[in-house]
Amino acid sequence: MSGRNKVRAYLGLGGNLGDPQAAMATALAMLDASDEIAVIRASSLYRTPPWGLVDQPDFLNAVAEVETTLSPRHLLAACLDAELALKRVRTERWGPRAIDLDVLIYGDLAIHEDGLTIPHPRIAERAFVLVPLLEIAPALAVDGKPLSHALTSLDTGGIVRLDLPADWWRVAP
Ligand code: A4P
Ligand code: MG
Repeated sequence: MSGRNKVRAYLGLGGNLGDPQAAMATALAMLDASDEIAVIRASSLYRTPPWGLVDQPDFLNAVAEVETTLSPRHLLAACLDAELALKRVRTERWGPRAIDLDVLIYGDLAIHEDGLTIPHPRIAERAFVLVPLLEIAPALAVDGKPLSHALTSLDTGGIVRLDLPADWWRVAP
C-alpha cells in the first residue's frame, strides 16, 4: 500500500451460521490481500447473544483495525465483495448470517449518504460491537464522546471472549 492518504478505519465482523470464525478469518485475509487495505490488528473473537431478532443462534463477533487508501464507499464495496465471496445468503434483516461486515468508523469522517452511513449508526447501542472495539481502541471517541461511556449503559451479560491466539484471523481455517 502506498504511503499516500492512508486512513485508519474500523470494521465490525459478525456471523452465526456455519463456521463464522473461519468466515471472518477468510474475510480479513481477503481484505488484507488487497493492495489498498492492510489489517493492522483484530480484536479477540467474542461469543455474543443475538441482538435485534433474538430467536436465532449466538453470534461470533470481532472488530478489525485497518489502514486503507480506499474511499469510504470503496472500502464498503470491498467489504460487500468479501461477504459475497463468502456466499452470504441475504435473508431477513437482523437474521442469521454466515458473515456480516460493517464499516464502523473511517478516520474522523461523518457521512450520511444513500447506502452509506459512517460512523455506523448503531455502534453505541450494541455491546457486541463496543466490547471488541474498545478492546483494540479503548480511547476511541465519536462526535467527541468517548465510546467507553456508551458501554456503561449497555448489558454485556452473556458476552464471552474466546481464548484464542491474537492472530486467530491469520490462522488458515
Ligand atoms: N450501509 C450503510 N452504511 C453502512 C456501513 N457503515 N457499514 C448499507 C455497512 N453497511 C452500511 O446492510 C444493509 C446495507 O447497509 C448495506 O448494503 C450497505 O449499503 P446489511 O449488512 O445487508 O443489512 P443488515 O446487516 O441486515 O442490517 P444492519 O442494520 O446493517 O444490521 P447489522 O448492524 O449488520 O446487524 N447480534 C449479535 N450478537 N451480533 C451480530 O453481529 N448482527 C446483526 C445484524 C443483528 N444482531 C446481531 C448481529
Ligand atoms: Mg450490516
